[in-house]
Order: sequence, then structure tokens, then C-alpha cells
Amino acid sequence: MSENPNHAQHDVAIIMGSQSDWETMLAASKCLEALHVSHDCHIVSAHRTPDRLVNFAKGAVDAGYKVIIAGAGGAAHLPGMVASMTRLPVLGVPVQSKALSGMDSLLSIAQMPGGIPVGTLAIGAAGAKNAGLLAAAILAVNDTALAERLDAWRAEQSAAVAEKPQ
Ligand code: RP5
Repeated sequence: MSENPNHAQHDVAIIMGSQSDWETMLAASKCLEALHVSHDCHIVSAHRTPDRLVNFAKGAVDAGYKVIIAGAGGAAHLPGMVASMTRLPVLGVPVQSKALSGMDSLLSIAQMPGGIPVGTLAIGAAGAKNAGLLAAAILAVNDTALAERLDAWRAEQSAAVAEKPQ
């Protein structure tokens, strides 16, 4: 992870509000790794590192990112604030909070006012995994090789489901 989030050239940026979010957001990174999608991961807190947030969001297009995955919990302002400062698609992952089991995160991320969209996924690791898959699907629109890898990943998933319970 580089010190300056805007130095590296990657298709996807995974950002999260805290080190404590990494356990959840790892699922997005693993998914992108499996599909060979270049990405990097950074801690960017809307509340604790506001300058880092502004630098990241305003520099994201020039840095070459095409999709941003942003995970946060509690009063989860990170995805919406990033979306307000970049035209790149932002996929928000509500991290499960201790106090309210992630309902606070979900509503904070999903209930954006009209005009600044955040694509909101499910609470927790399932949402992070799906954010990775959705980022790959967005990139696959203009990347035939990635589209084939995504199709193969999905076919493998289907093949792994038994017809009868064991
Ligand atoms: C949010 O506060 C983070 O996204 C995290 O989910 C939550 C708790 O952060 P820590 O207190 O664990 O650093 O900003």
C-alpha cells in the first residue's frame, strides 16, 4: 500500500474508514484478485482523515482509477463524500457495526439525496464480495478478457452447487 493513494495506476481503489474494516473489505480484494483486476487498498476516514479523503477523491480520476469501492461502518459518510468529489462510480459497502449490526451503516450509505449516487451493497462480507464482482462487471463492459474471466468465475460457482443436499 503506497503512502499516496493517487500514485499507483490501478483500475479499482478499495478504501475503508478504518483498519477495523479490513476484515470485511478483504472479501472485495480477494474477489478482484481472483479475477485478476488490478486494485489497491487504503484507509481513508471521512471523520479522522478528512484531508486524505479530499485528496483521494479529487485525485481519483487523474490517478487512473475506474471504479471505487468504499466500505465504512456506523455513521458511514465515506462513500457519499467520495462520490460527491468524483464522477467515478462508487460502490458502498456497509460494514457491520457493533452497536446496530450495520443498519446504521446501510442507511447512511444507501440514503443519498438525489444527484450524488452511491451503489449500495449488502451489509458485511457478502456486500464486499459483491462489490468486487460488480466492479469487475463494470470494467468487463469494455474488457473482453475480463468478461470471459467473469463468465468462467460464475460458471464455476454454479458448478460448485450440488443438486442434492448431502
Ligand atoms: C467508521 O467507524 C469505520 O468505517 C469503522 O467501520 C467504524 C469504527 O472504526 P474504529 O473505531 O474501529 O476505528 O469510521
